[in-house]
Amino acid sequence: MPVEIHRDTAGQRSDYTIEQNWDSYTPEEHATWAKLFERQVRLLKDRVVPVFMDNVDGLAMAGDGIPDFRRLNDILGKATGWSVVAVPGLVPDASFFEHLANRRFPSTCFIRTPEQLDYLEEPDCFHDVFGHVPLLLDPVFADYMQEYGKGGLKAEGQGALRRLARLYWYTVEFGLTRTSQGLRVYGAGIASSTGETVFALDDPSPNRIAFDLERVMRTDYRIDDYQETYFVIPGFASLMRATEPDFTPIYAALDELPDIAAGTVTDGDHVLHFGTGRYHRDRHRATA
Ligand code: HBI
Ligand code: FE
Repeated sequence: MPVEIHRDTAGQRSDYTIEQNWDSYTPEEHATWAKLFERQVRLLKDRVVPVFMDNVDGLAMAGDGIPDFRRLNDILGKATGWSVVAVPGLVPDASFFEHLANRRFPSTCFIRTPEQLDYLEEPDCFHDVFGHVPLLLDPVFADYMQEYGKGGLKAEGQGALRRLARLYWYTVEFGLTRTSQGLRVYGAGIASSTGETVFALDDPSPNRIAFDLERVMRTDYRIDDYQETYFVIPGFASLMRATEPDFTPIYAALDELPDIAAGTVTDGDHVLHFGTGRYHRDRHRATA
């Protein structure tokens, strides 16, 4: 089974890393990458933060096939000191944070099958490499990711992993940002998905709310469908400043407050777009 080669856990090290084995990708696997890449580049041109596409170019992430991590790492290492390490799939939180805290991004190296082109629940290398790696070339975002890893290691000992996971979800995975050219995508979960790119920016259904650290840390999220709410940052520098304080007293204060459901708008929110909620209402009715 050629598709399984890059999911092999043989030779897995204690930090869950494996070899990418770039030479063993099949032409079909490279073709799947090329198809996804061309489609996203075309769609994202006016929809993603400009620095994202600049960095796709800077990393020479062409559409001809799955990038060789060794080549990406030459460029990344020189620019921001980050590297991409290959892992077979989701790794335990502690190990994930340990990698990020040391400027290593754990990336899967298998790619989805042609039947899964539009949707798969677990991350594959298109999501991990195309979605996450371009912003690791941005100095401010690169620092944010490392701080997140350090914060994760600390939060684990404080029973606050849930709160920090929400921060990651609503920024690194599903964040939107304001730019002089309007609202743009920067989250990897959106940038690697054709359907969610259009939904997050243009659909009247989801809420779009100005980012607020404590608000985000109280908010549930969906892992099985498009988000009901997206949080909007003014820029990476502002995200960095908002997440600079010690979270210890914040975690304690938040434990006194109830969680907020994914689709709920609250009184204190700075609402940029009040969502109709129609998409999820219809989906729920269809599956009820
Ligand atoms: N492992 N490979 C991989 N990729 C992730 O994005 C990832 C993970 N393990 C844990 C994790 N994410 C999240 O649960 C943390 O952000 C909390
Ligand atoms: Fe991701």
